[in-house]
Amino acid sequence: MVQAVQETNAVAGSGLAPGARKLSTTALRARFAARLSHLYGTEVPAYNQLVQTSQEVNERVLRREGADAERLGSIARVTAERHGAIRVGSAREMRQVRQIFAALGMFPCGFYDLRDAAPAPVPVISTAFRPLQRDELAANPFRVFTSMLVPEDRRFFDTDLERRLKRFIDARQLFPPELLALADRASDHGELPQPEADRFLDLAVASFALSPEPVDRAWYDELERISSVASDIGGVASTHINHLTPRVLDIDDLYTSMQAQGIEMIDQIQGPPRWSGPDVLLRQTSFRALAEPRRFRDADGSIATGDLRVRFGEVEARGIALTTSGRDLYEQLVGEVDARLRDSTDGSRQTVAQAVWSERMPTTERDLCVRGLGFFAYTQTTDDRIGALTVQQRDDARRAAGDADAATLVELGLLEPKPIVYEDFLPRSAAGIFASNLSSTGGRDTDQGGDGRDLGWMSDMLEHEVAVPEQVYAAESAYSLDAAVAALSGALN
Ligand code: OOG
Ligand code: NI
Repeated sequence: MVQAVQETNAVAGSGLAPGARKLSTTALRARFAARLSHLYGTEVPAYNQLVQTSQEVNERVLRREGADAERLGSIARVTAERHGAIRVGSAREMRQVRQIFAALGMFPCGFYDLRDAAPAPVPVISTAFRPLQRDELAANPFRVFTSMLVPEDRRFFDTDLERRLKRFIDARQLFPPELLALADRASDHGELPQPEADRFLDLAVASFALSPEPVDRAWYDELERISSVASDIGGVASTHINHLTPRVLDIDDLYTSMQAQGIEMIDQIQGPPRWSGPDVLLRQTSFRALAEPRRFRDADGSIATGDLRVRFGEVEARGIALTTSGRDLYEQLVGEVDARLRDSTDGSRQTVAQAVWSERMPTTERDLCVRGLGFFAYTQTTDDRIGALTVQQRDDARRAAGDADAATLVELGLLEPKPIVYEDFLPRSAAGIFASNLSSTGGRDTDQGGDGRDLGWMSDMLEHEVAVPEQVYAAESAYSLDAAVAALSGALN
């Protein structure tokens, strides 16, 4: 859903005619997401088919489940919802990406290191740019998984290649200065007037289009022998959107619907299994990268047409955000599934995972909440509930309210927990998504250590704090709990 354009009258001194339109960063984000989606559909037609099928799946779920289908996001939000993935080569480029996304109300959140990832290591570290506030997410949740190459990592690149890669990347310009200046203006003022807003969007969208410039074949091939992510990033003088991912309410239905249309999907859905308990975190799947025609320049200077397979279609279903202990449990279950699959050839990952989850994961949302494993926002239930308490329960309730003890208040029926949806990514799934679409997993010297890169490093490099996902969810939960407890305490006394 494209956010309504904000109409504001010109303030004195803004230089705008009265009634001139301004677009807020929120409106810019919604428009950017819609325009990028349009562009990607013209470049990768299978993407349109995926979006179409996702919408059919969502309509089916809505018919089947009614209002329940919207528990984790309104149908308007889910229909517009996309995440993108981009890949850049250096700190300078990463900071420019930050400038552009700040103009869209998107900020870095989470740190992902894929250099050690199974099933295939990838020479990048990543963060996601996304809106952080609930109302901004509700208006348009567009997010972009953004990876940067680590040319210094000796496990992938020797010193000579590092030097040549850096020279190539430092010489290119992914984003024109006019775009960056408009971006700064939008983030400083929280909005852009017309026609600058249109100009900003034109330049921003164009920066992520696939370039028709010929690719230097020898250089590209040299990098591809190390990793096809390295060649995709450092082998060409421009960047492009790697994939755009719609959200579906039933990813198993989507998977079989795409297969029924003859699209070859990767062999599984990444993340939690399908099971009868609450949906948590994130489930993702994709179809194989498609061959796209690209022009190449050969050593003798001649230009030839060939193709490259780097861009693909991905789809995802989102569930409840897990607390740190919920996430620990999740990781334990992943480990348990891996162990059982190693020990026995009985059953697919899906059936083994279903069994493990049924044994160890809470089977209801309420249990997930009461055991402190999932993030929830709280509202007070009706005052009638208080009237129905015994004297003992009322004492317990007062104590629990004093301690902001959400679990006890939920058990007493005084607070209603509403799930907080997971807005981030999963490193293991990200690695799986990268790996399933690599044409070359490349060579890697496992004896050489990579140098220390973490969330703090990323924050320093970006000159902007990278948010910790669990802290963002915890703050939202605590904010709702404080308000609900304040209301409840008044009613209890
Ligand atoms: C990013 C892969 C990760 C996801 O959804 O986990 C990702 C990439 O291929 O650049 O997009
Ligand atoms: Ni993705």
